[in-house]
Amino acid sequence: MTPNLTRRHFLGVTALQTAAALGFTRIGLSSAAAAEPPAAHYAPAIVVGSGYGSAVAALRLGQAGVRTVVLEMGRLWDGPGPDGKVFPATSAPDHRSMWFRTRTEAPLAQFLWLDVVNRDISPYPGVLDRVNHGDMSVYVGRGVGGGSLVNGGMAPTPRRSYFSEVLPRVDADEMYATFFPRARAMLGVNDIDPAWFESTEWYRFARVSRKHAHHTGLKTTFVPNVYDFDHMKREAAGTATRSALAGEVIYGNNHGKKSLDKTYLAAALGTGNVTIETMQRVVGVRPDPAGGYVVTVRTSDLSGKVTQVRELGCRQLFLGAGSLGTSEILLRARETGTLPALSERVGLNWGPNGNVMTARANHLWDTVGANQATMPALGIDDWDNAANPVFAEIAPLPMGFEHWISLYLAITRNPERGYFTYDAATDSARLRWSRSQNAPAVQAAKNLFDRINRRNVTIYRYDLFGENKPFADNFTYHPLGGCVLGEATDLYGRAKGYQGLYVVDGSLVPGSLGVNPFVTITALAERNMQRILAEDPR
Ligand code: FAE
Repeated sequence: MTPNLTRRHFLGVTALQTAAALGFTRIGLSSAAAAEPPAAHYAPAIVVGSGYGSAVAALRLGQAGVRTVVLEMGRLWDGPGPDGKVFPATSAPDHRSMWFRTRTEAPLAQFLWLDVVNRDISPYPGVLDRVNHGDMSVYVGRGVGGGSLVNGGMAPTPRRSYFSEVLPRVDADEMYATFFPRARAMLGVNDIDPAWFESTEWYRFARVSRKHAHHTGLKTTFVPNVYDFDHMKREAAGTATRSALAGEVIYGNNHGKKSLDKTYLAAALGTGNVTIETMQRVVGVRPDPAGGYVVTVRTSDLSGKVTQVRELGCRQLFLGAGSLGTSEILLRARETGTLPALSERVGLNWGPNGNVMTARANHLWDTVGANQATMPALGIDDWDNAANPVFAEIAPLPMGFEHWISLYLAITRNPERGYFTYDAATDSARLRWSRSQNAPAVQAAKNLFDRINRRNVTIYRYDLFGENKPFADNFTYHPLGGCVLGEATDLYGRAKGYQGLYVVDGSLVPGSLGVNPFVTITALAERNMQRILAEDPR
């Protein structure tokens, strides 16, 4: 990072803090000094959403001198709540935990078949959303930073051979030499100290799973993360406030995690050309007869009441609302006729990255520890097994007491794909995905964990996922696709049929990556933005 960017980055961080302290919904360098005037009607570039793809777009546009407005439907997570913390503890969820719910909907909802995990809460623009589409529910982050606010921070780079299989027309040489390293550096990816990993009580759960995997003849691998492992070490030593070691993750981390508001978005604001507006939901897009686009934006207050509906014009429009959000915006625009020339491929080729969760019960002597770090650091890597490729993240289950459970999020190579349709009655996109489509993923996870159970004489847990199921096959953390690169867009994310309209997020990836996706989404956005800024008229 250049010294200049560091100073600018610092200015961006200050702007975010000031906006949070003063409760602004517009965040820019000038908002660090005073409330900004009401939103203008035009910006040269608009970026929708503030997750990975959007954050890259905002930074690179800002650096290129393009005045850019980022519109995010969630709030800024930077000011303390009633308990003095920004985010609530996972064990004590409150209104901040979930997006307009009366009860939390945690992925792991039961223990010993009892609904002891979820809590009644009051509706609020909380940080985690579970978007329910029948047989498939999709977890997403809401707020400035998108998924980076709630995710496990795991930052693997996909296997090159599989990346090339998934996106054969993307130059892998360039990705692996330039854009993956660039993304990792900007995101603050770091590795756990192996010596500390071996000795700390906080990763005992992972070492136990590793022992069982190795005993079965399987490989394990360390997985890099954007959680600052030095901070975590200090948490363990009692010299830093605990976050990953205090059970914080899916409802936000108060310390240690380099979420996008600390990295790309702070740097973007630091350019002085980028403004982020919160509680702004983009619902419509139409071409401006004078050139560019007009977006329809709904502003809400913290009770969810729509306080304003306005139109905002731009020359270039970058959609980074995530796989669900971007697919919905474009599908609605095509189906309602505001952007009729969009590709027929919009809404297609969606997948849950083969996600399946499962859990095993260990022997009494294999204690996993009451103390567990929330950031996964190890995975079982059986992706090279052509007959049954699986990459299984060894997931923590920090309940504060010994439970002898080994938990996993398996990423499988499920070839099934879903698609979105536009439902005029609700004016929303519906995901078409049936439970049977997850059968290949469940089978692949079962093949792997049956082997581990057989070899270690252990069994599955049936009490955690509802319906006595040992496999959770009805949700994903990794929605991918819907506006796939080279199908709904050209090879750089330019929407087919229109100029100056771009897709920058996880909807570009056709349903599967073989590893956790945010590094790839970031690197692809870096690649695409470099090309767009070099070639396209502004
Ligand atoms: P995303 O980060 O979802 O950002 C989209 C943003 O757009 C959000 O802030 C939305 O609120 C906003 N938005 C949506 N619709 C609109 C609209 N109409 N108007 C305005 N704003 C809108 O998109 N991935 C990993 O690589 N490693 C992990 O360890 C990991 N763990 C995860 C754990 C959990 C609990 C979850 C939910 C996800 C996890 N993921 C993980 C997935 C990762 O966070 C996800 O792939 C990325 O966040 C997707 O990035 P996008 O840029 O596509």
